[in-house]
Amino acid sequence: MNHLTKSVCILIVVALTFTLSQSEKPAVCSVVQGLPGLNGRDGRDGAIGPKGERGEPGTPGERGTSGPPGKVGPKGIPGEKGNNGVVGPTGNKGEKGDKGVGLPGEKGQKGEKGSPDVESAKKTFDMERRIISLEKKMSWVKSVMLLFGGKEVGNKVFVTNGQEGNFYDAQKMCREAGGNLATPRNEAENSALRGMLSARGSGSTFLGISDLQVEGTFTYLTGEKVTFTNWNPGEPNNNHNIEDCVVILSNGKWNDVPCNDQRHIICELQ
Ligand SMILES: [Ca+2]
Ligand SMILES: [Ca+2]
Repeated sequence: MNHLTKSVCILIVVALTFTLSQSEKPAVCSVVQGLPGLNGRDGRDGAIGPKGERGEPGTPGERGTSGPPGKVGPKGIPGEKGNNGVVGPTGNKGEKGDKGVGLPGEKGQKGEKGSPDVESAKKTFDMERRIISLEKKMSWVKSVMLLFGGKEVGNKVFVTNGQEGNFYDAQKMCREAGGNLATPRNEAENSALRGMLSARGSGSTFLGISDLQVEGTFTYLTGEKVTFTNWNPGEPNNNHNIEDCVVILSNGKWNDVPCNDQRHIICELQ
C-alpha cells in the first residue's frame, strides 16, 4: 500500500469513528486496493549556483562616423580693447574744393604763442636739403664750364661752346641754355670777356645790348638803359645807319655793328 492509499484509509477510519460515536454502531474499515496514482508535480528549481569567473575583455569596435555639428553656443564676453594700430601712410592730396561764399566773422582773440609747426619744419628741412643738393650740382656744372674755357666773375659765369651766329641766333641759344647773352655791367665783367676773346686769339662777341628800339639809345635786353659802357673811340657810329647791335672786341672795347654779322657766341649764367 502506497503512501497516498494509507492516507485515504486513515481519513476514512477517522470519519467512520466519528460517525459511530454519533450512532453508537460498530464500524468496519475494509482496505480496498486502488488504481495507481498520477505522476506527481515537477520539483522546485535548485538554488542559484556560484558566480562564474570574469571573462577576457573583448576587442574594441571600429570608430564610428562623426556626428552632426552641435548647436551654436552663446555669444562670448567682449574682449579688452586692443592697442592703437600703426599710423597709416599719408593719403593722396584731395582735389581743390569750390570757393565758398560766406560773411566775414568777428575778429578772434589773440592766440597764445604757438609751438613750432612740425610739418612746416619738415618742409623747410626738405627744401634746404634740395637746395644743398642743387648747389652741389651747380658747383659741379660750374667746374666743368670753367674747365672748358668759361670765366667766373662775381656771381656770373661766362661760357661759350665755340659756335658763331648773328645777334638773334646768339640770343636764342643763350636763352635755351638758361642764360642770356653776355652783358658786362662793370669793368670786372668786361675784363673777363676780354680775357676769353684774347684766349681765342681774336674775334668779338655780341653783347646783350642794342639800340633796336630807339636809334642812339642803347638798352639791355630787359629794356633798361645801359649803366656801363666801354666804347671804342669813335663808336657807336651807326655806320651806314645799319648798326644797332653791340660787340666787344678782343681789346675789351665796344663797337656797334649790324645785328646779322656772324660773331662768337658767349653767354652768361647766374
Ligand atoms: Ca644804331
Ligand atoms: Ca660802329
